[in-house]
Amino acid sequence: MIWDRKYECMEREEMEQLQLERLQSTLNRIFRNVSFYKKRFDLLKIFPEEIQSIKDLSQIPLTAKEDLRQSYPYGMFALPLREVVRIHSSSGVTGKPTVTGYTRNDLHHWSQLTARVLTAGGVTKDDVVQITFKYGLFTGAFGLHHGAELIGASVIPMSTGNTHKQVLIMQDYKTTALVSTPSYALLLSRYMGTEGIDPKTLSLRLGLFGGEPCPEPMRKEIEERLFISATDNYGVSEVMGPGVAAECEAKNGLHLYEDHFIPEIIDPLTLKALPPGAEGELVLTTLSKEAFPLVRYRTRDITSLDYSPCPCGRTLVRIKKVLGRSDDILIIKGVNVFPSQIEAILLEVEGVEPRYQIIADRFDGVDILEVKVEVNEGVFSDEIKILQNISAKIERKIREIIGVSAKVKLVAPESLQPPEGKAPKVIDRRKK
Ligand code: DLL
Repeated sequence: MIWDRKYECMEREEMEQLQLERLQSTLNRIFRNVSFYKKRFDLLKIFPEEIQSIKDLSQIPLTAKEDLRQSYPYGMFALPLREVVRIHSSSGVTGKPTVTGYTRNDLHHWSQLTARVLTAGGVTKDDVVQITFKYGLFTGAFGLHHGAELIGASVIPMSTGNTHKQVLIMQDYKTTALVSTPSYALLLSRYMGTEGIDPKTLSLRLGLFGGEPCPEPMRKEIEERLFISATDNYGVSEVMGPGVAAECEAKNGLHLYEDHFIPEIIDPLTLKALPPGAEGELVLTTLSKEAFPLVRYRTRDITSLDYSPCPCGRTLVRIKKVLGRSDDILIIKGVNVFPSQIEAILLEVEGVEPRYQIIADRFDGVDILEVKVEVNEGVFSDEIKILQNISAKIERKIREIIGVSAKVKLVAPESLQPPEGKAPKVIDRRKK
């Protein structure tokens, strides 16, 4: 099903015209109201009225997370606070948080966009939607909550944690759609396994996963364990939150909502634009946001654009599943280490969850790699010897497959999720 046929199935030419109009109005607004952009445009002699096509966008410099941090908290807002009705922010675990604001119109668009995400994933007004993202400054819960209400579904705002209660509510309230990170869905499914709860006795039929990568093997395992159909959805807090792109029933890439965002792919090293199909870093420009517009924002996420037709009927471009970030690549003693490699290893080891944190440090000039990994409920209370065997197994696999030595530290279930929302997957202390 399609929530908004007019925009999700628009002819390309018409879409590009709409994008250009919205882009010009966004550029005018930031030129007038955001000193960060005004200074940049003045310096480079860029005049918003000279941007006459989407292609001209490449003349405008990129915006990085660091720019937002330097404008902390409200420096990048394009409207006075009196027009802002909601504030969210990133957790700030890796530095100063970035703060985003929404006007009433922004919130209206946001709900529309997450309603598209949920509808694409199969949610209707007959569903009971359990949201297990943290309600708070993190955009995940509130974003999808309002979209689900707009559709008319019955929303259970569970928030994070307390797996036992999550399952209990799922059973008693007859939850049909689970909104979570894929790793939490996996944890839930494995918990049911150890507690002897048969997922077939639940009413669950859909999983809507986002906030972190969901590699195919992970999706497959969750679908098989929980007897559900799972779709992936993508978003970035600074850009909006959830509601930027989502899979449809074809599950072959995520449709990006081009009437609200212009995507570009750049080479993360040369910063040059790359053609459709080429893999590189996703850069997003917002087209409708009033309080916190962003132009050419570097997401750091690695993906590619696919303009080929989709059987679902949407004409929106698709981004390939995001499996990594350009800033997550760690070079340990000269070896490139990708978090997705560690994740693939963890998916194959019994007793642990693919919930982890990679910490790089340097002592006496030597790189040290530590990987914290959550064990699942089933083995948490097991003997030390069993836990030691598990960590030794992971260490061996990391050595054999990636070619670096790492110290693996097993931690309690659900302990890597900070109260604010998501934990960073990579912490590089060598940068300090
Ligand atoms: O994670 C917003 C969100 C919440 C999206 C809930 C979907 C569902 P941030 O905390 O700012 O915002 O994190 C954004 O998370 O740049 C990606 O690296 C990663 N990410 C988000 N969704 C996906 C996904 C929210 N579906 C960062 N696949 C992004 C892969 C994802 N990575």
